Amino acid sequence: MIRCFAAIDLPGPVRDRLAMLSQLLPLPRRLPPENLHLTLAFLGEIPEPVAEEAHLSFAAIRAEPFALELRGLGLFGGGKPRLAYAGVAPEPRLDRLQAKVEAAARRAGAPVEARRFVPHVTLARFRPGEVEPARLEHAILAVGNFAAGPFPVESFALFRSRLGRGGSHYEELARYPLG
Ligand code: 2AM
Repeated sequence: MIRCFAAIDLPGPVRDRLAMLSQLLPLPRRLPPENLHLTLAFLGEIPEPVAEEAHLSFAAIRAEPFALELRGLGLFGGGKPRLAYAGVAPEPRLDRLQAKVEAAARRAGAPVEARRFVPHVTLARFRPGEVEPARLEHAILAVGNFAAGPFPVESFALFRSRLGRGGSHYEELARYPLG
């Protein structure tokens, strides 16, 4: 079985900025810069032949390249936040790409959860209670209007995730050009 996901990775300078920014927030377990990405579909723990089939379907996807802009910071989880993220400016070509990737992963047999796509770059994940919501919200407001890009997105990739003691380690398995 392998645990994998399809994602857009970010240019090094954008990752570095996001990592620096997350240092300004009172967050536990921030993601290291090399792990920052925009997930298109989480395929879960799947048998290798399913991952191979997903790879073939991803390679057959035809989608236009586009420019991505990160905008704003936010929290998922309502009154009990569990994730801090950088937001993504609306981009219909991103939404179309995500729909194709999700459909291809499902066709390959991956149990992709049926959830509305809310594009984001996770900065930190935590358990409710590990952060003080009011303090974190205040810090996000104090950071002000975060924006990065637009930067070109010319490919997406399939990553393997290995869970370890110090956090996840991601390995790129294949890359798929757009356009
Ligand atoms: P997240 O950033 O919103 O947590 C690798 O784990 C990527 O797959 C993460 O970016 C994560 O999204 C996404 N993902 C989606 N559903 C997941 C799940 N049930 N377990 C782990 N990761 C998931």
